[in-house]
Amino acid sequence: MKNGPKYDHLKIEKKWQAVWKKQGIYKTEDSSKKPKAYVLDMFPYPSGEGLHVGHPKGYIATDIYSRFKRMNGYNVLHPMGWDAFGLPAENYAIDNKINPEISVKKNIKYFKSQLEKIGFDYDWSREINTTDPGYYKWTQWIFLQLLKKGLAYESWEPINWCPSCQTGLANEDLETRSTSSGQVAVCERCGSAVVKKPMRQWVLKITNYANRLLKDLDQLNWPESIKESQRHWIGQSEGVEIEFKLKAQNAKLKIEIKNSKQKSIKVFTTRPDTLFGATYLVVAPEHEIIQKLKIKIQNWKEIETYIAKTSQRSEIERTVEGKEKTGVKLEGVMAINPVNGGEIPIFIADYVLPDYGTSAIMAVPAHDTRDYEFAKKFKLPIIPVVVNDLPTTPDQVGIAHTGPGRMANSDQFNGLDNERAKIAITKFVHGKQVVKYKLRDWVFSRQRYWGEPIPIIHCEKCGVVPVPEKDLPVKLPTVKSYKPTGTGESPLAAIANWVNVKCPICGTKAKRETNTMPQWAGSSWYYLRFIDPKNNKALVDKKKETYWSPVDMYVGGAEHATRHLIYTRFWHKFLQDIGVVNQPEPFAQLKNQGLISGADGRKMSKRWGNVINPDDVVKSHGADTLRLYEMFMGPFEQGTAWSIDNLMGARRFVEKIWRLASKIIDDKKLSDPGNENLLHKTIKQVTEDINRFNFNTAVSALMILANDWEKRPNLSCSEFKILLKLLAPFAPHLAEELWHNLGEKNSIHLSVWPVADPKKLIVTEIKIVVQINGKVRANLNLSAGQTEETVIKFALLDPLINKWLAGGQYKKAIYIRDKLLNFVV
Ligand code: ANZ
Ligand code: ZN
Repeated sequence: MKNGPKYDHLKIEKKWQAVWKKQGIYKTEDSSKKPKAYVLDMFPYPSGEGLHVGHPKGYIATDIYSRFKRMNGYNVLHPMGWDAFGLPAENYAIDNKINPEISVKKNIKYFKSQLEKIGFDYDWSREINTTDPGYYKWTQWIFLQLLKKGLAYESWEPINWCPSCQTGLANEDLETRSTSSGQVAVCERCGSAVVKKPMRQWVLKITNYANRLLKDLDQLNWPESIKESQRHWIGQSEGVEIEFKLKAQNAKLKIEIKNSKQKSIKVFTTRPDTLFGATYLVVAPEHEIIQKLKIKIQNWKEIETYIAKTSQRSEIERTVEGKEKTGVKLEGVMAINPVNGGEIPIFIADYVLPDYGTSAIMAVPAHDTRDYEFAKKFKLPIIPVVVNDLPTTPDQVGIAHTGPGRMANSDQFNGLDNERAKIAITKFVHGKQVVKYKLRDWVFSRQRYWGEPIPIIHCEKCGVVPVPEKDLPVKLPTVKSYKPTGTGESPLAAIANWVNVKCPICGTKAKRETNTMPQWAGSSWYYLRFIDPKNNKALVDKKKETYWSPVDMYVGGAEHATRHLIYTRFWHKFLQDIGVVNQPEPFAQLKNQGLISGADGRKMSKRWGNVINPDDVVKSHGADTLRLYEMFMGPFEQGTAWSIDNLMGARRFVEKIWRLASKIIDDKKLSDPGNENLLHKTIKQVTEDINRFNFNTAVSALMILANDWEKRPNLSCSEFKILLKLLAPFAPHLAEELWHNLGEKNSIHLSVWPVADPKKLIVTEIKIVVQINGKVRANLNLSAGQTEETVIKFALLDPLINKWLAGGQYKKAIYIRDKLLNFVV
């Protein structure tokens, strides 16, 4: 076989993509005796810009992995779909003045054409789209199940409001930014500072799952960094609740307290050992006790003003370190420290948050930084109760001592190690051991158009009425104006013939819920729908779910650590509880790809003009070159800058393989089995590397083999086919073309992956006697099976031989394989 020097990637890649499509070689079998491998990419939202070369890096990896699994005898599920609801799609539509329904369709078409050009092995018959009513019917169905179990509820608490996107946001949708006026919370989408806005919201009780979400992290084969961010986000804290009795200073308030149920304030602390150092209490301005004691508090005006001011501030602003502390003392009422009966004042201050612990703290300025700053400002006593040999009182060192030590100023507990004192003091004041979480419930409604309608009807008589399941999906109506209204109502509220309905229970006039779901709803369960994408009767068929779950390999960006990956785990656990799925976790193994930045080292973005479109690379260098390059550029999880030189290196490798095929001869004529060792080492390495996602070293092993073979006069056909198989997941078009050129009729992608022969992995050293004119002059230690050429080369390098053959001159060389070499001079 003779290959021309030119490798025509345009022709060859197009040809095979059409053949694969026509033959349906990547179609997944619904059930099979084979073991299964569910390999999944985080599905993209189809933005208007299309893909740049950074996006397919993860897709190339899963493509290689899934092809590898298929060749290893697995029934493979490797699907693709579109996460098309939500702010990005909607903002794009508004900016470009196109209805999102139309722009999303157009964008999907473009995305899909880009992906198809790279030659991925997706089973497109399973394509899903979260904005398809047949899909979001089930997103709405899950919401109704959550409601049924009391895990979806309406809340009137102030929420984060983005004034620019004009919608409420979950805590997970915020980022912190430093400004001249300190740290502020901004909208993750548009960067505007968020404000607090009291508003009716639908909220999901993810906090009920906090403990399971935390505990089950241990069983996951995920990057440790992602697991750590989830642990941090869930924020488990073990502490103690302690009651402080209230004491009124005037007679009227005394009666008030006596008659009220609120005779004490409960605090949450992780440092019960410091109780003797508690010199005041702080309650959150939102704490219900403030309203209860209202009439008798002497400085109510001042308190009221402070509460109003607090309501404007985000959690991040309130809790940021080093911020000047503010607060107001409650005049007229004191608290009693249960450990020694001391009377201490009560403050409201915004650094105590309403939705953590008990919304009230005991302040220990000697040992807590925030309390110390507050006490300094308000001239409150600072009593050190945990000391060590170093100067540790705040007034000696100017900061609170937050570390361990021995007890002091603590009566009978003095001298005790503070860890022991925690237990002893808790017992002494009858404190209650509790576990708290930082995780907040998930604010689940958005006042926007482009999302799944929340399937609820509001009836004046019956209240909140779920849409009956038989009436799902509640379809999103087509509207003329889909811009946010800014009033806190979604644009859906203006569509009279959609909003006004009859109550499903009593039949009287009622209104639809006009809030929509956040963009994370559809992506919280999509991996289940790929298993059974067309099922009308159920979200997923039980048998199929049992076969395919969990996802074996999930690949995507690390930025989803605390949103998508927490929401999904929550919904999955809920679906397990109601019997829809069998496993506790959706994704057994997770890998994050590193980002590809522009050639200038900056993030690829229109703004910097450094975006590279994969379509252009596929056209100029070929899909296989793009694939090999992106896998060879560095460790998969590491970020790398785009380099045209290195892209050329990958192209040269493709051409080298192409040229090597010209050296293939019939196996029987082959005189040189010397390369078996390297070949089998390569099989072993590439196999292990793909399993571990070490794609760069796998490509490098293939390059080493190709370089070695380039020096050989001819190549064995059967060995070359092994190389093609190893190459097939990386460069599927090139491998398929050469495979068929060697007379194969079936696709290489359905062939069986080679196995390294352990015997051929061992290199046997042998001794070759070197003679000159029949006289022994030297011995060579070499691995068995070398070519004559190689043995002569090594012999001439040997100084003992070199002495006799000045300049390497000889008449003739006689070689007896693996035994003897005789130079005739
Ligand atoms: C007394 C104390 C003394 C505290 C000391 C700390 C150090 P984590 O680990 O984050 O759970 N706290 C409790 N509820 C709060 C709220 N709603 N807003 C703001 N702060 C709150 O921290 C628990 C500690 O944070 C608690 O322990 C409490 O202060 C404070 F030397 O109590 B500590
Ligand atoms: Zn009704």
